[in-house]
Amino acid sequence: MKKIMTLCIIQKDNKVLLGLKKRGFGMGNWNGFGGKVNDGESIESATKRELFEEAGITVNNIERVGVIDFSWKDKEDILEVNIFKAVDFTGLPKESEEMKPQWFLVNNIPYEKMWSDDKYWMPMFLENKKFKGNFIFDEKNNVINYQLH
Ligand code: 8OG
Repeated sequence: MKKIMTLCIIQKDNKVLLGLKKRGFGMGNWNGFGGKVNDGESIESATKRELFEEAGITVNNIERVGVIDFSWKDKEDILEVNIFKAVDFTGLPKESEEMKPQWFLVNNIPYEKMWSDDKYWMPMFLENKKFKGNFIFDEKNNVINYQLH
């Protein structure tokens, strides 16, 4: 089964806004904001909803810059993560039950405390490139194979 997910990262000047995931899948990692697309919801509105729920900020313009399929060795489920960039937002980022937001300089991204695939596509994201790809993880969520272009 394929699950459709969203991920939104704000890039403002030479900084990006990430959040420390406080619970659930990916706990303890820094990531953008996002989650599952609900039935009947568009991917764009899910992206904006999750950003507001998790970081307390509102965006008008978001741009889809990447789509990546994630799967695990010997498992059938696929996560399709739609990756969005936003430049402008309103509100002040604030901590939620799920995420603790923090700005990072683009040359100081905490890759060692992020999903193991992020170091592959984040440089493309930061350079305003568009990308598509797929990653396969082992049972410890380490990348064992990927394609990205
Ligand atoms: O609702 P939930 O917290 O499970 O959503 C998971 C979030 O994590 C969602 O924004 C999509 C995102 N995500 C994955 N896999 C990966 C990944 O490999 N790298 C990054 N950076 N984010 C991911 O589901």
